Amino acid sequence: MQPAAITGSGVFTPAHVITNDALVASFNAYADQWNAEHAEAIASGSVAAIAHSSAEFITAASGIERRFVMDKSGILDPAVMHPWLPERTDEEPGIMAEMGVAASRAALAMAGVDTSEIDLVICAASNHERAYPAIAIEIQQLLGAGGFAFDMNVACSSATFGIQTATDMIRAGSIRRALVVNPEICSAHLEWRDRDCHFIFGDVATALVIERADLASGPHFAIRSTRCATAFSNNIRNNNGFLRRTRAGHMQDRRDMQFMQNGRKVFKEVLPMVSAHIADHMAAEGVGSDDLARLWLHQANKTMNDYIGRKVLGRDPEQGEQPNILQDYANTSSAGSIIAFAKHSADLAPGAMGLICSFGAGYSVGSVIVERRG
Ligand code: CO8
Repeated sequence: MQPAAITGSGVFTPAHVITNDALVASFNAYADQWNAEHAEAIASGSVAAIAHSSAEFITAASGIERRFVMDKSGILDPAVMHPWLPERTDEEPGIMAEMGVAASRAALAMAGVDTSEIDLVICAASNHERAYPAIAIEIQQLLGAGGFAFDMNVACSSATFGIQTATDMIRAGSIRRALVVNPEICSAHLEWRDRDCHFIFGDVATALVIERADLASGPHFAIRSTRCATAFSNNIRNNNGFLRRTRAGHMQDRRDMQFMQNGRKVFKEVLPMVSAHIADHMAAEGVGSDDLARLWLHQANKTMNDYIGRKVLGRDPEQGEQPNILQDYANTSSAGSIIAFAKHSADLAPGAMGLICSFGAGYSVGSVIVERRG
C-alpha cells in the first residue's frame, strides 16, 4: 500500500466583502420595503411582518463578522437580494471552474507539481453549476492535467470525503497524484431574504494536492488515516433539482428551493455525532488528545467549534491550537476546514500531528489525521 500526503494547499478568495453591518442594513431596508408593500395584510393578521436583523445577534450566535462573495451588488440591493453572476457562453470557462483553477494553481505551486503530473481531479463541492459535463473535467482541461476527473457532492463534508477518495486511490496504486478542488458559491444558494440564515454563508475555493508520499519534494503532511460517516437527516435540506419542472408548483420562487435548516436541531444532533466520530477515529489510530497539535474544524459556528475543541482535547484549546477563519469567511461549506488548514499549518514542526474535520448536511462527517514531515 502506497502512503499518501498533502503536499500543497491553495485558497482563492473573492474580491467582494460584506460586513455584518452592511448585510443587516440592506436586509432591514428590504424588510421595511416588504412590510410597507404588505401593510394591509400585516394589519389584518394574514401575514407576519418581517423582523429586522441585527449585527450583534449574528456575531453572538455564530462568530461571523464578514464574508467574501463573488458579487455583492445584487445581494446588497434590497430590490434584488441575490448575487448577479452573468451567464457565460459554453465556450467560456465556467465560474466554478475558474475559481477552482485559481485555488489549484496556488496548491500546485506550493507542492512544486506540474499540472501534467496530475492523474486525478475531483471537484468536491456542495453545489455544481450544471449536471454535465463535470466541473472537474473542465478544471482538468483548463489546467492541462492528465488522467481523469469527476464531481462529488457531500455538502459540507465534500472536501474530506474527496481527500479519502484520492488517498484510497493512491494507496491502491491506481493514481500517483490528485487535486481535490472545492469551489463553493454558497451565495447563489442562500436565501438572503430570511433573517434566520442570511448571515451564514460566503464564497471561496480551496484546493489540495495529494500525492504518493515518496514523491513529495518538500515539507508535507503525511495522511495517517481518514474516516467518513453519514446518517440521513432532513434538518439541512434543499428541494431544488432536475425533477423540478415535472412537479406542479415547483417552478415558483419557493423557499425550499434555497438552503433550509433547523439550526437548533443541527446544533444539538451534529455535535455529539462529530465528537464521537473524532474520538473513535483517534482511538482506532492510537492517537491521544495530547498527540494532537492542531484541529482544523468545519467553519459553521464558533460555539460549536469551541465545544468540539474542548471535547477532543479534554480542555480549552490554547491560542492557535484550533484556528477559526469563520469570522472572516463565514461558513464556506466544504472549503472551511481546508481554509483553516491552508492558513494555519505551515508553522507546525516535523512530527506534529493534526486533525481536519468537516460536518454538515446529510448528516455527514469526515476526519483526516495528518502528520507533519520534512
Ligand atoms: N437577527 C436578529 N435575530 C435573529 C436573527 C437575526 N439575523 N436570526 C434569528 N433571530 C432570532 C430568532 O428569530 C429567534 O427569536 P425567538 O427566540 O424570538 O424565536 C432568536 O433570534 C434565536 O434564533 P435561533 O434559535 O435560530 O438562534 P441560534 O442561537 O440557534 O443561532 C444559528 C442560529 C447560528 C444558525 C445556529 O443555530 C447554528 O449555527 N446552528 C448550526 C448550524 C450548522 O452548523 N449548520 C450547518 C449548515 S452548513 C451545511 O451543512 C452545508 C449545507 C450545504 C451548503 C449550502 C450552501 C448555501
